[in-house]
Amino acid sequence: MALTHEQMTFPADRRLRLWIRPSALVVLAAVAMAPIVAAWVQYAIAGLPSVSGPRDPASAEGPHGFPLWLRSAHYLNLLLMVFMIRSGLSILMDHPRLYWNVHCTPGSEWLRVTPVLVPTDRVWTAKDDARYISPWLALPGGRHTVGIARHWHFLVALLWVANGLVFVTLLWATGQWRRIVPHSWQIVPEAWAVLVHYATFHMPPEPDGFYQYNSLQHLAYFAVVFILPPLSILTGLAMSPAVDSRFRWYARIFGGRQAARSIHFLLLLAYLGFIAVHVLMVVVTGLARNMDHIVMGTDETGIPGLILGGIGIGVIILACVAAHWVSWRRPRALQYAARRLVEGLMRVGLDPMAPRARYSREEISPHFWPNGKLPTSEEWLRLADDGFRDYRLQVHGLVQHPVELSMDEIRALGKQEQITMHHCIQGWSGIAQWGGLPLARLVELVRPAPEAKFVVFHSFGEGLYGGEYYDCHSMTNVLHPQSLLAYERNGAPLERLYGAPLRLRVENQLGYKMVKWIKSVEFVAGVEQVGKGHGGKNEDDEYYDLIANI
Ligand SMILES: Nc1nc2c(c(=O)[nH]1)N[C@H]1C(S)=C(S)[C@@H](COP(=O)(O)O)O[C@H]1N2
Ligand SMILES: [Mo]
Repeated sequence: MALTHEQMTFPADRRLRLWIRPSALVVLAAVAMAPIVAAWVQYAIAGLPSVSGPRDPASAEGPHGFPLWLRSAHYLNLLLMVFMIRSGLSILMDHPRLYWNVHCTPGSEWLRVTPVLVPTDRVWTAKDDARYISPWLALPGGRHTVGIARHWHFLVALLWVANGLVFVTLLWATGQWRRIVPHSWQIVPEAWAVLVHYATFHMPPEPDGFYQYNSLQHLAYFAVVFILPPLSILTGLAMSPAVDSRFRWYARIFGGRQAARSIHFLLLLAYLGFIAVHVLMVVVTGLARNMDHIVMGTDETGIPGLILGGIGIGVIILACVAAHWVSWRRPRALQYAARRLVEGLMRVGLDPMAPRARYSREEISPHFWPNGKLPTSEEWLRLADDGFRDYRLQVHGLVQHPVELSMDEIRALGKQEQITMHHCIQGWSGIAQWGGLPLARLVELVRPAPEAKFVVFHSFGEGLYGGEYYDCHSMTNVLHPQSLLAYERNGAPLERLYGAPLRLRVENQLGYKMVKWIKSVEFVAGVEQVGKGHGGKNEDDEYYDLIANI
């Protein structure tokens, strides 16, 4: 029985469990503790190092203070980061495991946010593995909300990058960069001396932040503006099927797609760590004065900065409530906003790149996460029991030469083999060898009419919420040399679980576009007439993107 959205989104089992591999925990703890231990050792042996005291504000190098553009960008950044972090958590929960290897073999993860150990005595799909997260923590939260979460993540990412570019440009244009970009290596020992103070619970002499930062603060701000965000963007892109299938070297810079995903998550921890310490320091080094600096742009200790700052935080909370409402009540509008902006960019930037990455036999994944529901229809079961002898692939629609092809006829049309990496929207990946008919051959055979713009692949299987699984691909993507109707996996006939008798490979797209258990292929002018009209079963029911390059 198909479950309702309500039952899927708010399952009975909502346990939240975090597990970290002990060795990973040791490494993380060592990295976090090493400087603190070193600081204590130095303090015990040599006492507190000296920190050059606050200089006379007037003599501190300029520029001083915080102009309006800087205060606005700082505030906007906070708002956008809240959205990025909350939507990122929803995305993580759709495959709540992090790995350093590309295969995602269950049990090889270094971190999991699920109490479930993958059962080995029955089929356990990636969809089964997705977890619930509270909407109080994540945007939108619930379970199986990766489609909506991604819309927030990418739409906001565009604004976040734009805000960051404006910020950095103005830093340069106004000389404000000198406050956070180190200009001498001398800053490193000075920052260390400040750290020894904090780590041993001493306050170093604080310069007034309006005029100057202490050296550790200077370095921390530099890192959070110039190091972490570029790394987040670059590791984010390394998860893109379009980028990975075009430039194999790119994800390797980070140690592969899953290592990039793990680093993307570690960067989240770095932001959270920064925010925690930053807020703590704002509070302990003079809350009213600091708030006045960053809210009002003056060097006073009055309450307007506190009040206006509090209102600003209230506005962020209201924005979260509004985003929650949009996610649950107007998801289609959000999907269409993303379609215009994010997909618009993909259409020109990523989608036209023809995939060409290939892997070696040794790189084939030992475990390949299955996804989707095996068809249960009489028709498919009968065909499968008989080795698909009576199967006929129906190719129809806007074509000059509609055909019905048996498996033997399909095999006779020409076979291509490729070893490629699969990218699931949920976050996992896997490498497999696929053998099948290049879709370009099929197109050549049926001769689409000029008005045919999309190709619909209909499945024998059902979607998560029942109803036929299908998906639409643009003609360009169908014609890429690596686009296949696969009937073999790892050199053997395609197993039932993996899509027998035929499944798609369109390597520059995410996994959900690769329909399994294909029943028929239809050429259409637009996606509006098919299903609910949004381009596929997941596009209809889960608000996924029509173009899935990231
Ligand atoms: N018919 C059908 N095809 C489907 C799905 C499905 O649910 N039904 N799931 C998709 C998703 S989300 C993924 S990631 C891949 C998984 O392919 P695999 O089982 O070979 O890993 O199949 C895709 N094709
Ligand atoms: Mo997927």
